[in-house]
Amino acid sequence: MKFIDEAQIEVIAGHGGAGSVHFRRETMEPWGGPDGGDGGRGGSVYIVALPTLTTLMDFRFKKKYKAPNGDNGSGKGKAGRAGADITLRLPVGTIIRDTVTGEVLYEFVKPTVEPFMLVKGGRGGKGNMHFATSVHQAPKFAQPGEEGETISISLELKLLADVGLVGFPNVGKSSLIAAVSAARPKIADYAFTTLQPNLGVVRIDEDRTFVMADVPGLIEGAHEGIGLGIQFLKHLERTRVFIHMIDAAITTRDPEEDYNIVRQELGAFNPELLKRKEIIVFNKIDAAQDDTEKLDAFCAKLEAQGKIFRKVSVAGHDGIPELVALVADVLFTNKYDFVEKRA
Ligand SMILES: Nc1nc2c(ncn2[C@@H]2O[C@H](COP(=O)(O)OP(=O)(O)OP(=O)(O)O)[C@@H](O)[C@H]2O)c(=O)[nH]1
Ligand SMILES: [Mg+2]
Repeated sequence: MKFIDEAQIEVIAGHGGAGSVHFRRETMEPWGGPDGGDGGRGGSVYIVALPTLTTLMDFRFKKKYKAPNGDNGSGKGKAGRAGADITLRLPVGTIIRDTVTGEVLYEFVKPTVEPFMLVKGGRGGKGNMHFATSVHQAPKFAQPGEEGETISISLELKLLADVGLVGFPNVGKSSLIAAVSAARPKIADYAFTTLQPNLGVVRIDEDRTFVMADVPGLIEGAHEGIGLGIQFLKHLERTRVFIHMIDAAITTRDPEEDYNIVRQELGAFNPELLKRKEIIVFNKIDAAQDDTEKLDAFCAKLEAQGKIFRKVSVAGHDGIPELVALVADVLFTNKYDFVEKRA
């Protein structure tokens, strides 16, 4: 799914503090020499590109990034404090353009090894203590601080879904994306509520987000055009993980059969999709039938195959934070790499 994420921001480095004009004043020395200290340098703005961020969403809320100014110098030769540097965290893949010229300044194709400077803070001004000469012993001037650099940049990132939600219609796929992201897809108690893929950004913590794609439901024969077909599966080709959702409450179908049918349809579209890591999620556990024999038998099979599965209730908010943490582990750690090797 190719969505472009864009943001425009102003980045302003801190102004350098002014040098101080000051003279020594002591009881024994009422007309002492100049002792105005230097101003501190302004804070600079650095950039890092992180592999664990996947969107520019933070930059759409906050548009101005300013590093603090340096403090002014003061008497007794005291230097002003430097303004602290700030660091902007961008996802790998971000392209930075100069908003004014449109010129590409940077493209982060891989994570940055160390932060690099985007705009530099202004130098602090020198205090008057530096300007005394034999002929000019009481300079009444000091250097002002320099301005910090400023730039207006456009950020651009191709959004790719990391996680694809697949399953029969009406199992609760859209309900899940709505529960864990800001996406607000249509949710209703009938098949094929979702007609178009939806993207949602799921935030785990400050440094980690992932993009989830909710697509229309699959049914038997989808590869022959039944239901909404399978063309929308092209949006899932670049995902790294599938959440395969199964309705644990339905009485007219069998969970294992549902699972196999959806797998067949995925394979008919592209056999590569079957190699994707998958998390099997049994939803609507709040409304599950009393007779859980079939479900239990299927779970035992999955367990024996070393597959990852969870039972949740999206509507009842049961097991959802745990599911998000599991997805994060599958995406960002190698804890679950064995799953891929077995496939
Ligand atoms: N009892 C129960 N109902 C749920 C749960 N999660 C979702 N539902 C309901 O199941 C119905 C279908 O939910 P959707 O999220 O639209 O399902 P979907 O898989 O996106 O369906 P399609 O878009 O048609 O493929 C809605 O009426 C939801 O309110 C749950 O945990 N328990
Ligand atoms: Mg839906």
